[in-house]
This record gives sequence, structure tokens and C-alpha cells, in this order.
Amino acid sequence: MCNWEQAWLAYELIENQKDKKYFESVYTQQNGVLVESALREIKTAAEKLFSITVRRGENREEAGLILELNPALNLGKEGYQITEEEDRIYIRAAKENGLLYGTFRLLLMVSSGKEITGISIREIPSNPVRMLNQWDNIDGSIERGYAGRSFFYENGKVCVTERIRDYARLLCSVGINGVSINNVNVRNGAEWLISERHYKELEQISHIFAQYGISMYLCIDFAAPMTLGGLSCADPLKEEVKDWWEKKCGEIFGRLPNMGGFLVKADSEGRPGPFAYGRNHADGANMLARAVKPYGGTIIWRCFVYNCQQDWRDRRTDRACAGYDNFMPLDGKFDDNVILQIKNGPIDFQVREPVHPLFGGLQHTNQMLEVQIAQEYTGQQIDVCYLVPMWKEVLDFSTGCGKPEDTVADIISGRTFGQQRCGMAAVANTGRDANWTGHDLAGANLYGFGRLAFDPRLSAEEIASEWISLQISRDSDVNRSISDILLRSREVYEKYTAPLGIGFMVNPAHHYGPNPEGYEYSKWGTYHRADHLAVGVDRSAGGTGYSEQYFEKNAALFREKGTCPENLLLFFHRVPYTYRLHSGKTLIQHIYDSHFEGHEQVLQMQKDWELLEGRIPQHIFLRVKERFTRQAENSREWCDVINSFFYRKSMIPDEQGREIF
Ligand code: GCV
Repeated sequence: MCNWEQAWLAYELIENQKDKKYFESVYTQQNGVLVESALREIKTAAEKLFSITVRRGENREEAGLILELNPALNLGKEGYQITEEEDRIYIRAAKENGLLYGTFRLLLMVSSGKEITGISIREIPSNPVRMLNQWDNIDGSIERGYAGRSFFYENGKVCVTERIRDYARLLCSVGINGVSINNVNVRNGAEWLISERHYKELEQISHIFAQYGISMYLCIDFAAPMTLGGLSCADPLKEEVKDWWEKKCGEIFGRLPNMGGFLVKADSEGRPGPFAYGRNHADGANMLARAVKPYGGTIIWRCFVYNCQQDWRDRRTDRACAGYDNFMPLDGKFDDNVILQIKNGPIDFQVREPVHPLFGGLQHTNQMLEVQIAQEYTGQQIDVCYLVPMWKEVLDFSTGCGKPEDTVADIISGRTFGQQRCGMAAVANTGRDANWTGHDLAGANLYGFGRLAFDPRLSAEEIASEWISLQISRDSDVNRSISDILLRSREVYEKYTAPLGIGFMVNPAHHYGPNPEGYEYSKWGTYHRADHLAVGVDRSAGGTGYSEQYFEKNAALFREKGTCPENLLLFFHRVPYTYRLHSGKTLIQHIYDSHFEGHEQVLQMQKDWELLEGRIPQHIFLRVKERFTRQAENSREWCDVINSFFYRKSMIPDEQGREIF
């Protein structure tokens, strides 16, 4: 017995067994590794869903389910079609990857109670790369991990366990095709992952991943030629450095044949990079890209680069501007096997940020969107916060870049500028907890990321409902109640935390709970500059100029207080407490009201959850109940601290005379 659950691959027994007929016998002429995985999965699912043992039929005529490879089908490597024809289900694809995805799709449809009789669907993933980034450290801890320790590492060693297979199954079932398995902050021994010390175990992991169509990526230390190779520098333009990486890559790709490439955090938050040698990011990324090119490898290079020690007196430097300032001048200078990985917003995964202006800005460079499933700033898997609606806002954002297909979803799919290597990545929220994600409801974010990366047109509602049916209950009333909690949760979280896009009012370092001045006086200074009259940073044309990094259509909205979307007002503007919002309320009154409301809405969600007792598995009910108790305390604390902070700054009382300390 394993000590972890199967999340959305639990395949609970189905009461209505009408689809059983399709699964008694399966036929395929294919024998590849991915098809073997598909057949294994069909067997596992059918045993649990219908209590039957599937036969692999010799005869096509007898089979209820047929997996057919047809290279002539116009479905790309990973697309599939599923149809019912004469009482049989056909899964067809041009490549094995598509057959495996199609199989999972069918099984999840059945498991979630969807109708498959008469099915006729055709799916091709929108994003070529759909990736998870594990921030796991080699000592077994996880940076920003809220679901227990790592299942990839323990005490400096790489672990190879059955759990990794179940992880790969989960990811593949929602279409993930790449995973970087170590923290982007490569330190404390993780530098040595690309060495003889760890190849054996890494090879085993990459072999497991390969059975599910997942490429393995490693994060590397840009200074590895020095740390590992004993060279005197890591200058990307020096011949000995290039030679070192070329040899190293020959070794790595020789030992780990399923390697996708490297993910690199350079010149960011203390990590080494090309700046030390007067070189730029293109110099650094291209040098590595050339070293991995002979093996078909890709370099994913992060754009999260900013001055993390900004002097508080310096009002022109703005962390929000840094990504664009660093990377826009390099557009078109990166090799074709480099992808720039861009966080959804210009600061750092706050609950509300504008979309990063590099999207649409960069037109001659491969790019990927990076989001954070791990809830670093959105409740740390203690508070419920369903993130799919936020990601949809980002994907649907129209950049105004002058092309007909100009949304972020279009750009990262490659449609807008004709890129081949592009897509979506997310910081994972998984760990050793039995339920994988700490908070059971955070499973919806992991599932949702995969589904959305495959098909960004899916709605947040559809994804929530699918996930609930798979992981919690097929009952439609239960589904409605839980969907309702999920769909409210981000807005509620936003209400009781930092107001109107101001962000970063969290406790420094660990980032949970309120501390409005925590970063105001630290060396990491991410400022809101609240005083007795106003709060916010003027990022308009007359301020730091950040609003001008957008195309005119959006810049025109953001640069004026009156047209700026109000949920981002304090991101873009410095606003007096007496300023009237569209609602007619003053800013200060809005802050008070939204914090009281946010806390009350948490109490309401908590009550709604209590009503589910006896209607869902008791272990899930109890685990989430415990999280709601903590969320209720947290939201109370946020409400008290933020309201008291603004009251004492402004000395303007709450119109409703509620208790503010
Ligand atoms: C992995 C934020 C987080 C860091 C993280 C960094 C990044 O600053 O707080 O923990 O480091 O983002 O994305 O590299």
C-alpha cells in the first residue's frame, strides 16, 4: 500500500456501468512505450471504474476500444481524436503521444461522469511546451513548497520511487510534457546534479518520465564551469568556458537521453550570470544553447531579473520596469533553441498584477508564460485560492501589439509571431503530503494548469467542475457547492489582503500573513510608500514610466487614474485616501469595506464547507475543514492589521464605525 492518494486518477467505481462495454476488450497494433502506458492505464482504470479485467484483443472486430496510429492525420505530435463508430470507441492520433493523451482524456471523461456515447472530439494542444518547474532542493526541502517535503530528493540524494511514476501519470493525464526537477536557485550541492554523482538516479527518473511523454529538464548553476570545473571564470564568451559546457552537455545528454534541456535563473536574486563579465543575457543563453543544440536541447532562460537591493531614496528605479528594460533591447538576439520564460506579471506572482509588458513587446524571441501554482503569495495552500480565473485573465489579455491574434494565449502558442518553441510553465505545488498539494482544493490548481496549458479556451468553471467530479464527488449538488467556493476564492483572498494591486504587504521571507511595512524598510524594498495622505507608486508617464512599456491601447488606460482598471489602481498610481472610486466610495472606505467583507466571506465559505459533511469522503472533509479554520484566523488578522495600518496612517474613521484598532 502506498502512503499517497491518487488525486484525480482515483477512478472511483461507477454506479451506472453503461460504458463498461467499451472497456472489456481493447485492440491496437502499436507496441511503443507510450502505447504500453496507455494500455496499462486503461487496465488500471477499468478495474476500478467497472471492476473488470481488460483483455488486449487479437481481433479488432471484438474490441470496444481501438487505439489507432495514422501518421497521415493532421493532428501534430500530440493531438488526438476520439469518436464512437458502430458501438466502438476509436482513439486516433498521428503519433504515440497523441494516443496516450487521447486515452487519458477518454478515461477522465468516463471517470468524471461525462457522456461518451456518440463522442466525437478532436484536440490539438495550443502550447507546444507545457511544463512544471519543481523548486525542490537536494536536501529534500522545497522552496515555496506547502505540501510536505520533496519526493525527488532526500539528504543530498536523488530518490527514485513509485511516487514519481504516479506523479508522471497525473501530469501526463492533463497534458504536461516537461518538468524541471530542481530549484531554479541551484545551490547547496544541487550544482552537482549534472555530474557522475547523480546520473544513475536521474537516468531512472528520466526513463519514468519518458514513458509518459515528459521531457526532463535540469536547472543549472551558470557558474558551474567554476564550481564544478575548477575554471577561473564562467564568462560565456571565453573559449575555455564554451568548451567546458560543450563537453559537459555531451556527457549529460549522453547519460540522460530524455533530457529536454536546462532552465536557468541568472543574474537574479544573487544567482551568478553573464553580468559579472560585462556580457548580456543573450550572450549567456546562446552560449548554452549552442552547447545543447547537437542533442536537440532547449535553454529556458528566466526574465525575472531586477535589482533586489533598490535604495529607498531612488524613486526612478522601479522593479516593475526591470524585466522589460533588461530584455526588450535583446529581442531577436536569442538563438532559436532559447525560450525566454516570463512571469505573468512584472513583480512576483502577487494576487493581482498587470500582465507583463514583454508579452507582445518581444516579437522575435521564443517565449513562455510562467505562473505559480504554489501559492507563495496567495495563501500557501492554507487559504483556498483557485488560480485558474487569474491565469485566464492573463491568457485573454489583449496586448495591442498590432497583430490580429494578439492575446497572451496567442503569443505563447506561437500563432502570433510564428514561434515553434514556446508555451506555458508553472511552479509546482506538489510534495509528499498524501493528497499531493497540502490543501485538497489546491489540487484544482494543479489539474487546472495542465488543462489550461493544453486548451486555454476551457473556462474556469468547466475545469473546476471536472476536477471536483474526478477527485471529490460526482454528485451534482456537491459539485455546485464546491465549484462555488473555488470560483469565489481568489476574489475573497484579494479582498482581505493587499488592496487594489498594491501587493507585497506580506511578512518578509516566508510571505504568509500581513505585515504592511515588512518590505518597506528591508533591503529588498518593494515599496508602497504609504504616508498620512496617500498610498501607491506613480508608475505613469510622469512617474517611473512603467505604464509606457505597454502598447498605446493599454498604456492609455493604465496611465490615467480615471481609466486605470480599479483593481490595479494602486499598482499604477499614487492615490490620496480621499480619492473617490467609481463606486462613489473613497479609497480609504473601500479598503475598510473590502477587508471586512473579505473576512466575512471566508466565514461564509467555511459554513458552506461544513454543509458537505457526510456527502464527500470524510478524510477530505476534515482536512479542508482544518484549513478553513486557519484561513478564518488569517483573514481576521489581515483585516485587523491592514485596516489598523491605514486608519493610523490616514486618521480617517470608518463610516460604519466598525472596530479598527
Ligand atoms: C526560486 C520569488 C520567490 C523566490 C523565488 C523567486 C524566483 O522571489 O520568493 O523564492 O526563488 O521568486 O522566481 O526565482
